[in-house]
Amino acid sequence: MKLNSRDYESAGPQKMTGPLFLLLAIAAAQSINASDGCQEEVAQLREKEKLLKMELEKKQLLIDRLRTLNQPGNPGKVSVNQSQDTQFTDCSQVFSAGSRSSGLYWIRPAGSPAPIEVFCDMSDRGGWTVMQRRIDGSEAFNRSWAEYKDGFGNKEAEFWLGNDNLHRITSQGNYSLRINLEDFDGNQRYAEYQNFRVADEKEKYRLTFGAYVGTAGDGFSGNFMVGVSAWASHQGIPFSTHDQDNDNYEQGNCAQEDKGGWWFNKCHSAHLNGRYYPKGHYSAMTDDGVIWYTWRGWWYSLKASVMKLRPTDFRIDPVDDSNAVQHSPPS
Ligand SMILES: [Ca+2]
Repeated sequence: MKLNSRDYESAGPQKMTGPLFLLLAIAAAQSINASDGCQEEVAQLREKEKLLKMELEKKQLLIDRLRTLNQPGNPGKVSVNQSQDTQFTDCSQVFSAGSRSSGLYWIRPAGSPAPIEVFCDMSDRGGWTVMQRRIDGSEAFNRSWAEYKDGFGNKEAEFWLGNDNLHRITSQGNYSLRINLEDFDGNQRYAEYQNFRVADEKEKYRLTFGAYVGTAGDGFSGNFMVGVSAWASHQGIPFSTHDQDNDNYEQGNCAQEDKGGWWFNKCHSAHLNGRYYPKGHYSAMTDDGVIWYTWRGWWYSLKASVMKLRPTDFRIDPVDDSNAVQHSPPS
């Protein structure tokens, strides 16, 4: 809590200004020689301060080190330097150029007015451009149209890459979307869609996707039950936020009720930008959690979600697959 001068004055018994009151108090304390206890306390506090400063310095060093490590092949060089001459249009090209560590890289998708910094995920055979991540609820996802358009959050933690970026990346060719999900018991599932595409802003960032493979169920198609896809499917559906209602729910606004921007129909069978619940099972007025219906239903909010993109025809030379080499059992 911060005390301002008004609080300070009203807290005292008399109307005495702050500094004057302090000076008098110090003088009084000195004159009656009652400062021994105070001095001891001050010494202890100084010692504590010293320890905290050391702790802070250690943390800062660690942060600096992690930042350096996240510039693979470029240690000590700030990432801005890479941005000026990047030829990569997505993380699959970063991977193909030899970078094998997950982290922040600069890319410039076709049509992009400037290079953008993205998190490249080099797991799952590498080359993924991450477009969304939920891991701990540290970032608010109940955001405006403008925020979803440009993107928000921390790319090394929770974030949304931005609908304009999604449009530009997925317009470069056929992209696969891979969704990795985790519940609070540590179970992991995935869903993968070919031909994932996000239209431009004029088309309200309409979503289209192709064939599904995976273990989490086809949450996007809304075909988990006969007759529900009319309201549950996300195919061909425009994006909505609390301040821009493009959904098929005539009586209300799905984004407002379900607390996040998404491709809402009436309203959803998957909503990975929902409200973060720290325990999984939840009860609420509406199904506003982080949801993948075909795995854990509407009333279980997932612990983690990662959505990432890679060209569908991406192939890696097996000789070049450092992950495969690392994971092969010892002979
Ligand atoms: Ca509506």
